[in-house]
Amino acid sequence: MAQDSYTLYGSFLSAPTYKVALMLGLCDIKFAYRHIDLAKGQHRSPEYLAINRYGQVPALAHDGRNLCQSDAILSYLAETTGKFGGAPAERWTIQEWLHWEVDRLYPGMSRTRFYTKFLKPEPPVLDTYRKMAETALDDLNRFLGGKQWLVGSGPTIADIACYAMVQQAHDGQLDLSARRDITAWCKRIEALPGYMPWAQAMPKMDRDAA
Ligand SMILES: N[C@@H](CCC(=O)N[C@@H](CS)C(=O)NCC(=O)O)C(=O)O
Repeated sequence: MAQDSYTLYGSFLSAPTYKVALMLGLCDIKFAYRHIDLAKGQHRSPEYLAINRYGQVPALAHDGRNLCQSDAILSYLAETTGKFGGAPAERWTIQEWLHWEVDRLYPGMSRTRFYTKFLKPEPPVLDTYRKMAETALDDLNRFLGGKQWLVGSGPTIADIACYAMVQQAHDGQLDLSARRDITAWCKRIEALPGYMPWAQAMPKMDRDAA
């Protein structure tokens, strides 16, 4: 594989895949795409498990490596491209945000979306995840508190990771309108050069690097 060729393995329904596709777009990196059909169990096939040992999407192949876990992929891209990694003194705070996103934001947002849009579980199940999502969104709004970006004076992978989760709110019928710091922050991210909304960033089928 050529050193600067990138292949993203993912699913167009997956927010963690969008997170990586968004980062690649913002870094102006062209990538080949391989669709992994979760409904058909392709993520558990021996071929795919050789790429992502966790049997999940996304994965990113680059420079002879198969990278997995979306936030680890963002950290790798920030380091190798020199973009969105923040100042050296900010790196640990950025890592805190990535861990918070996986721990607090992702579970509530993704499951509220999944259970609202695709599967209709018993009400207590959906209510539990909805409450988790609402609390995380309130916390994010409070953390932003008039700031432009989550860490420092410019956009970083902390913003990209959290944004990819927050923008599922509509599908989960979660209302952002009263959370003014979040809506203003989303607009700032959407104005960055190379930004692509989910539907545009995520191919529905395999494609080679453009
Ligand atoms: N922590 C992982 C989560 C990835 C994840 O949850 N992927 C889902 C699709 S959105 C998946 O592959 N689900 C199939 C499975 O877990 O069996 C990451 O950030 O990459």
